[in-house]
Amino acid sequence: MLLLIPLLLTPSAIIAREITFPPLTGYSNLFSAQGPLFTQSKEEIDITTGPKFAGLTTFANLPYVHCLAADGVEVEKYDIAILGAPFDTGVTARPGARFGPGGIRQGSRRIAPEFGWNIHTGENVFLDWARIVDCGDAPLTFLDNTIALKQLDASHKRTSGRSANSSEYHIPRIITLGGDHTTTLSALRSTHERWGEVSVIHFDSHLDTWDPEVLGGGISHYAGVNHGTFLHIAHEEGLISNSSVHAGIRAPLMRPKGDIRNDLRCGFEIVTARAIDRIGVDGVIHALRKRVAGSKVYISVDIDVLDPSYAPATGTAEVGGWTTRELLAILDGLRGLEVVGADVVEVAPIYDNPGETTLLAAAEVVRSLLEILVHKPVK
Ligand SMILES: *[C@@H]1O[C@H](CO)[C@@H](O)[C@H](O)[C@H]1NC(C)=O
Ligand SMILES: *[C@@H]1O[C@H](CO)[C@@H](O)[C@H](O)[C@H]1NC(C)=O
Ligand SMILES: [Mn+2]
Repeated sequence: MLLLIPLLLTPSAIIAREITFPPLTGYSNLFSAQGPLFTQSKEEIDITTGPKFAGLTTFANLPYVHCLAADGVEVEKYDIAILGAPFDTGVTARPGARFGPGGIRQGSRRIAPEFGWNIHTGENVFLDWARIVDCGDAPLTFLDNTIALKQLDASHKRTSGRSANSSEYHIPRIITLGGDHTTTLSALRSTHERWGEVSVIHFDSHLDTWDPEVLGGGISHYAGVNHGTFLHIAHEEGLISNSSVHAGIRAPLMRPKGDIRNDLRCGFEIVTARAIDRIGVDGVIHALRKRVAGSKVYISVDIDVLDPSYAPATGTAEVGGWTTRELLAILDGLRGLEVVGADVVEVAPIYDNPGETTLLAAAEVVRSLLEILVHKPVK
């Protein structure tokens, strides 16, 4: 009974229902920027076009290409490939990054090529020279890390081994969606095969050069291959040059001096998270560019470089990190470098909030990386 009273007292609610829809031509104009909602006849609804929230969820509504099809099987050509690496059995804290690739795509749903103009740079990376596609995820076993990494090595090799769409720049470049940070090892192996040694710009709160004997606990060789040792292993394998650099470091060390000595040996310099308070965004950009000057570069972004208030959905969160705005500005400042590969890793969607804070940030970081790759093609 009580529920009926407001209805009786507010006749305007009933009148409001009589609002008529605008004429069809109004809709047609409204949606014309997205491709016509209507085809020739105003009565005939077009469901063949119209971006966002339709079809299957690829990164930024990009076309899906089966890049991992068997060698010799012809697929659509591409210049830049998004490749998911759903692997999280190399973590030392909270698991969940195996769902990172899907999460980052989810966070990217509002990005669409037709609306891709960046207000800060004036460019639309999606309507430029490069054909950018989403290759889906590599099939990785969660039961054996050794096998999973071999599967990822092979996936990278096949994806970067196809001939590019461009007739001028022949090797497709890959942006990997992690996955825990161990997955970067496969990416570095494939960039080394195609491009030789690279300098790594490593955004992270952790060093990730830990000696496998230290972080692996000396239990077994198998235990030593994990998301905190992969840069040490990449150095041992001769994949990375000694002009690499970390950015955003703040996590505690395991040994008072040994970790830093080992880090230097692996070829790294450190820009700490707090450096930004002294030297600012421009100072950080300058330090990173100076360190890698003259070399081919791989950019790896562990989402835990951000403060947990900006990226709670990660396995090994460390407080006192950078803001999303700072990170995006720093990434824009790296345009012009010869970047041959990149990744965003350690996104574990289960720890995100309903506002998808981390997923939105990760998707935007991927977009910034795409801009760097498109801005500077590499031969
Ligand atoms: C891909 O290559 C074709 C043929 O060379 C070219 O016409 C087209 O513009 C390229 N696509 C992109 C997105 O650059
Ligand atoms: C890096 O290695 C090269 C050659 O191996 C050497 O000449 C150079 O001094 C090293 N640079 C640093 C910063 O260690
Ligand atoms: Mn990391």
